[in-house]
Amino acid sequence: MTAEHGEELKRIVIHRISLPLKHPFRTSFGVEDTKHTYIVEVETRSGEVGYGECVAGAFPGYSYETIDVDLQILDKYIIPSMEPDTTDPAKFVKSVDWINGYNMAKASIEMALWDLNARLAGEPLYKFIGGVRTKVSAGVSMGIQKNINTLLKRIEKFLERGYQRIKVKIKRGLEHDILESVRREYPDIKLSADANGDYLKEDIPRLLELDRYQLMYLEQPFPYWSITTHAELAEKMETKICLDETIINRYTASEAIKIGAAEIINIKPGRVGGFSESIAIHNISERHDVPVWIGGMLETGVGRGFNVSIATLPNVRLPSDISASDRYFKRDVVTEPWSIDNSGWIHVRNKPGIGVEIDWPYLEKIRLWRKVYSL
Ligand code: OSB
Ligand code: MG
Repeated sequence: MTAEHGEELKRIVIHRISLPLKHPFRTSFGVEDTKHTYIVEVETRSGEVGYGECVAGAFPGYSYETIDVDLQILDKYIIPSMEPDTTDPAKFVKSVDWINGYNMAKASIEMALWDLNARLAGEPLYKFIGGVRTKVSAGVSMGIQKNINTLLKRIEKFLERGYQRIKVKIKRGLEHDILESVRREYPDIKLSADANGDYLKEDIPRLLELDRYQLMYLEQPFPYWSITTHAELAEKMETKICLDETIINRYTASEAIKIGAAEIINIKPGRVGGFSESIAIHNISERHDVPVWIGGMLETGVGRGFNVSIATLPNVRLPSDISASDRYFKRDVVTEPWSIDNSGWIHVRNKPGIGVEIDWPYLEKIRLWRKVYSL
């Protein structure tokens, strides 16, 4: 794709917002009760706008990136690397390639450029990237709850809503309590478990016991830097191994697939630096017959719009961690929040770009500050 539109960037605006979560989200690495994020606007001279969102957390638990550190990187390195003609995502990726890491900071702009280009072309982003379906399968990710009763009650509610797959967060020592009770209550649902890297090589024997729960897959049992141990477990375990944190770009995806560590891949556009890299990982996985699905980072309606768009690609063959806006927020920052139908599908929008508009009065209400960069 090239910048055939001949448009130039005029400015970039970063809006720092703080959106309360309906329920705290607890994982093996910590707990979040508020969505702290940046909504990014890239604006052209003619006044067209693309939106992005930074998925970094408030603390460095999932990743070394945090929302505060990412601002430094955006402010000092990423935005100064851009020129007015950096409208093409591929050109943007090249201009920030010298920056080691900080994929979430990079993705917040890269994705805004995809949205901008799709809007300039007057096309929905899902069509622009070659998506092949108009609805995507919604799965829900459940944090660690204060007790099993609460977990079961909440799962019941999500199943009634239509969610097609339940993913539960697990933690070293809590895996059987959680999975045994969920399986006892729901023997047949599509169920998966995400450890966020809480186990070590010495835990392989205890992880093999999880085969009895008939999981669709076990997500990221070992830390992100652990590739051969994932391959060793995948070899021994019947349950498929899905990698999340380990897959930071197309090269780790390719190596993990080759060594047998990734039987399924969770693609999070933010984790890998944006849509260009996500599409590359999708295509490599497809060539190796490795199914992918789209992960979530508790995004607002902006990030959710990107996740819905990319989940229309052909090799997204399993339900994604894409839920309705009301699963996390009382009120979303977009004028039309994302919703699911009774059968657990989220429908793409036949509107240019990601298909959302910002609810500005509400965004301004929850905004801590904004910063404008003229290019
Ligand atoms: O590991 O998939 C994860 C949220 C924050 C950080 C890491 C993860 C998650 C989720 C939430 O599982 C998925 C969602 O956005 O619904
Ligand atoms: Mg995960």
